[in-house]
Amino acid sequence: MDILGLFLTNIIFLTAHPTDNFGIHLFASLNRDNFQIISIFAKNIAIMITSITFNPNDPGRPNGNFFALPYGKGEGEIEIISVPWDVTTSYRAGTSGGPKAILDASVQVDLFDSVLENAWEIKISNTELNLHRLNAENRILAEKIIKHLENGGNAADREIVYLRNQVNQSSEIVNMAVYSAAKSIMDSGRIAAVLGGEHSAPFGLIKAVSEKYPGTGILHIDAHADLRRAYEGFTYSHASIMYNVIKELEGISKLVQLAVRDFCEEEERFIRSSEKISTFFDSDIKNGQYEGETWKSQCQQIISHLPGNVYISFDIDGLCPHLCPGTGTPVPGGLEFEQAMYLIRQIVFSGRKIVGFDLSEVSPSLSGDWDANVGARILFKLCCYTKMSN
Ligand SMILES: [Mn+2]
Repeated sequence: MDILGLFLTNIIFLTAHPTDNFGIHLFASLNRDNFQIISIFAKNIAIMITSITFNPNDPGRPNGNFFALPYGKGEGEIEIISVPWDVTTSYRAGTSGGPKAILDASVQVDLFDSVLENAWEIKISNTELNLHRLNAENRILAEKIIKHLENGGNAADREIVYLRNQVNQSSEIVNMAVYSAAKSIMDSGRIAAVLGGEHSAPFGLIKAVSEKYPGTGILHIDAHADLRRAYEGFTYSHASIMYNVIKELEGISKLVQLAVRDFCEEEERFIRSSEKISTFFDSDIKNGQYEGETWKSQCQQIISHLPGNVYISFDIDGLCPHLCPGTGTPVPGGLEFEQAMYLIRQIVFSGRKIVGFDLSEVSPSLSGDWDANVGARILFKLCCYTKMSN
């Protein structure tokens, strides 16, 4: 009897004889070659029982999972890859603590959404990449380089070149780790997301998405354009992610940027020279609103630049700084929480499909749990709207 057949037989038996000891029936149908079947069966039963006993109206009890949901690693329809990495952060570090802070804060989030019925039924699980040591070691190297440059040192100095190569190699290791985690999640028919960490963290996920869904467009919410070429010499810098995406990932057809308000001349030139990039600067959005344009009509304009498959790259500093005071590089201006959620819902209502997302640059460092509190709510909404669109 194959695994599926055995599983179904037992489910049917369990349904028909809910008070019987189905374990006896199970063991009667197994021989000693079937231990793998037992473990798969037990796991599926465990998921079934925890799903049945889970009450979304109870206060969340911390259990090591996002939103205190009962799904372990590998069990979610959406699997969040936690990437505690903040090596190239230029202004202040701390985003490597983002995944843990958001996980802690997520227990308090009420699992309700006004447009997604039974939002609490979403199966969300977590894969955490064990990068703490690699991050700590490389952060020390990166700080040496950044200090050297800030003090007017030469970027071509031998020691600096050596250290920079080390950091760049480690960034590639992180990219590979995220890529292979994302690929295995997507190969099993589930949706992968990345929770940073700094904004370089999702590169491997975007690569996996671009291969599985060629032609995907990115909605990029950020205070920064992230189009710098090897910022401070770091090839995979947080400030370079979209440059690398455009240069390296052919499967990405479009980059639609929103809330951008801090950028350099080189980036502005890059935006103008690339047909793939449409940037809705924060000042243009606000000017339009001061002169009577509605957010609804602006959203329609933004969405019209996106193809059918959409990846959302959400840097929390795209929001107003009062929603993310601890983030690495806060900038005045930006979107309100509901404004961003309205846009993402409109993307779903337009019939487009969200094929993956990341949430980056949430840092718990300065203001207690407020940043993580906002981050956890964005994460839940991103999961809801992704599920709705699939
Ligand atoms: Mn960014």
